[in-house]
Amino acid sequence: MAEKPTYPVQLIQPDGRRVLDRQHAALVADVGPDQVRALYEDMVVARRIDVEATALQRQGQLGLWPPLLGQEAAQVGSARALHPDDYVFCSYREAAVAYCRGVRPAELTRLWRGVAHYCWDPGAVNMTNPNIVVGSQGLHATGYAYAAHLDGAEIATIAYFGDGATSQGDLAEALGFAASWSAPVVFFCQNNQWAISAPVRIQSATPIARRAYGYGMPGVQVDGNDVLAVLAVTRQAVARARSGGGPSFIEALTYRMGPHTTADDPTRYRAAAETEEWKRRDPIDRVRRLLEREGLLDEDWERQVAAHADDVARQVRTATIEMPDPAPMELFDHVYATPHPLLDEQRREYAEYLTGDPGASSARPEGVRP
Ligand SMILES: Cc1ncc(C[n+]2csc(CCOP(=O)(O)OP(=O)(O)O)c2C)c(N)n1
Ligand SMILES: [Mg+2]
Repeated sequence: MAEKPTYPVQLIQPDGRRVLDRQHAALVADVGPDQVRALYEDMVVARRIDVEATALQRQGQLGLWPPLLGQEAAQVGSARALHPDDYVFCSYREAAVAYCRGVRPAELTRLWRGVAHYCWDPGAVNMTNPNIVVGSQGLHATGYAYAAHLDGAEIATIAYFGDGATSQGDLAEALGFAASWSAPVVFFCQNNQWAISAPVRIQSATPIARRAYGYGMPGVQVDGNDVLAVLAVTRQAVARARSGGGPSFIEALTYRMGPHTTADDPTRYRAAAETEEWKRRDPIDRVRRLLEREGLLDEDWERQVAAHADDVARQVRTATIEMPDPAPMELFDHVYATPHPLLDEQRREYAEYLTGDPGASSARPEGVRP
């Protein structure tokens, strides 16, 4: 059977020209010159944060960093479609989303420095902390969305995940539940073409967005390097969720231009030519070309944007380096909400070890194996 081709929604071509797509352009009709410039600035700042955090890891100030380089439009375009009372469930790569939600630059690296199990206060920005368990946030988002609906809250919940996550059982369960129960959740897949060293072709035999229909929800594929197109389709999905229309699925086609994390070397598994090809579709360059074509770029403003980005990066750097190490005994805090005898025993033993009590370190509570 011949398959109907899937065309990603696009509003800006890689050379900066607008695409004539009245249906989707109408969703961003209110986005004038100032708003396009603001989206551009968000993306420049996001990239600057990412470059700084990567440098901090290379300098030994962070244990790990998962770069978002290349995914700025997918993250900024979708995050700017949200209201403050909407709720975001993310993976580990959404620093640009966090920045747009209002997370302070000084909070972005805390977990990655290894000084706490969290980065920010989720309740303050309606966004969860970085989550390493691939695909699990689909379930969390669906549960939250469904509960919000039962409470009568007219909000949308959005789950960010990658192409690799679509192969996880957790996500299949979330999609099935959300569709059957009409949970007001937006599934936002950043298809960055890779899941560490596994290419997307081994995750799905069909465009990922099309799988949404099998679950019973609309799926749209969007050019994830086109900030206006991402804004448009996310606004549509979020409005549908808020108005009781149920879940939607967005597949944003983008590219992870850097390594999976700072612990990865992508030259071992992917061709340089592929990365070069995607560089030509750089999401920031694209908006810059649009602004240039439409006479909205001036040097003074560009200098201001760069200075703002440098200032944010400085805040990230200073805060990271100044983060105090936690006291060793804090390791045992927040493991359980209520007292736990085995943990209490371990706490006692570790305290003895730290104070140098001989023999204390080798004593093992009953039932604990090395
Ligand atoms: C449940 C689970 N399985 C495996 C891993 C190891 N792991 C970490 S990231 C990753 C790849 C995820 O790829 P994708 O969903 O495409 O997201 P991306 O990293 O590309 O943003 C894997 C397999 C994990 N963290 N959690
Ligand atoms: Mg991926």
